[in-house]
Amino acid sequence: LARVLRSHAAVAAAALVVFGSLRVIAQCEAAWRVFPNAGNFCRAVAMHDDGLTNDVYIGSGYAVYRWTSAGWEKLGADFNSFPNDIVSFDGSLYITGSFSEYDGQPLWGLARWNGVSWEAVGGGIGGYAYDAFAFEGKLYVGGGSFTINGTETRGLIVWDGADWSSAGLDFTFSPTGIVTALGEFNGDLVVGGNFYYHGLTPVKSTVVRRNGVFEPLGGGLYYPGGTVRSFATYNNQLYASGQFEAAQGAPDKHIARFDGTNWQPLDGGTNTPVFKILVHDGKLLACGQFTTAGTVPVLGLAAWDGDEWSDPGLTFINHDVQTMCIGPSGELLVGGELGADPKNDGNYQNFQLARFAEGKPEIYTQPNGGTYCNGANFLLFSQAFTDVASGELTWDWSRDAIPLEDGVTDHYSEIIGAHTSAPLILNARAADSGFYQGVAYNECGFTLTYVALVFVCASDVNCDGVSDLGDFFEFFNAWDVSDIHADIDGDGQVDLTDFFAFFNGFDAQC
Ligand SMILES: [Ca+2]
Ligand SMILES: [Ca+2]
Repeated sequence: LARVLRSHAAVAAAALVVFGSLRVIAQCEAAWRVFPNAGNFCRAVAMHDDGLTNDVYIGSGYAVYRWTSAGWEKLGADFNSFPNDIVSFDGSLYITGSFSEYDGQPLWGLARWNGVSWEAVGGGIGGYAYDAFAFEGKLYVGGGSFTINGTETRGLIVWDGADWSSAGLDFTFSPTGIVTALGEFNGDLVVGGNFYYHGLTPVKSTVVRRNGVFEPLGGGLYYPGGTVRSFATYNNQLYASGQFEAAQGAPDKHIARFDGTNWQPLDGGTNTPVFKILVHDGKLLACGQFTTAGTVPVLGLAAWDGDEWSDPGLTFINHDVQTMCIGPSGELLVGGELGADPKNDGNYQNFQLARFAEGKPEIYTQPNGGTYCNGANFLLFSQAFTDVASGELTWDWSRDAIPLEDGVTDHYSEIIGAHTSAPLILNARAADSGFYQGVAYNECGFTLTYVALVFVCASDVNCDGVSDLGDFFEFFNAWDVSDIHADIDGDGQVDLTDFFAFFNGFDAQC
């Protein structure tokens, strides 16, 4: 730990020296910052960690895109309609949508990214899907009519990683019922949409599943043609949003709070539907196309603190905020058809996704450490966000607080890309072990990456992950003929000191 802290302090101190000499003309204070060229009409945004990087994904137009250091990367081809929701489940990326084709081939409602293309899940679901929600190790998918395993089922289906099954909603008397919102409250699954009855019980579009049984939630949230769109838990209470009126007959619109018995209004609600709600920075945020929340004028985004509404200061003139998520650094991302921001003097078509943040770089992919064998190559892959208002990114890296530079090291490994987001170390030796850390700069400041611990095991000569007799033979045979692979200490020569370096590692069983 002491080494980590020393490393932090040294890099930070070096960064301050460099930064202090810059003339700061960039816009660096916290503000809405736009992702460039985010296609048209962003309806879904989510974070997903594919095991290598943790990235922002959007559904824009009829396709899905991933944000990278080089801009937006399209995942595969187009669907024949919009993605509705993006969900990370069990290490894979899933999307729902009102689509029936992908790249000209039949694919209904739900698709999983396999790294190359989008594919149907478990033989497909045979219908449109709206919300998808990972709960208790399973993926719940809400929609209207599904066909799974050759059988039609309505409303809500479950993927357990191997098979589809019905979640057991009874829409016998809601034959056109749909599920458009899923969530969790007090450990129970909550389900919303547009369905008047569950079985013979008038539930008015909201149910909770307790002990395996779906029950009404208070008096429900119903409006003919409307639907419940989103759930969130705030101050230990369940909130719901969508298009509805009359929570318990109160003149309240589009957002409500469940007090444990009944739905309660939020100071009159909003003047048009609320597409999504989530908790951020101690407040409940609601997005949509509305221009008032309670009596407060807003532009598509409003904040509720438990007592009253306030304006979070979104200034995009279209005020069409379709979706939100929490970004890689805990910041808020908003997507939609936002339109130009008069404060930002920007152009209309670029503004589909924005984040609220300071101007300094935000690191959204952290470098991974690891254990490597003698002679291995490793990459310290990372990514950061900057925007045009805060200047271009530059990078420095250090190992044990010593700056990395490109070229062959004094122990015969080689460093490539020491001033990029992803330095590559070739032909690693034991001396390349240590605490690595990057620092990303722009004109507003710098941000440190996490520290990545790298250990190069000198005695794993045959690179099978363990030090054992196989390494002994491999090393001795190479040493005997002065093969450079036996240069364990990396001094460029195969001699007696390599014997000691090999056996030191061998004894430590690295
Ligand atoms: Ca080995
Ligand atoms: Ca040597």
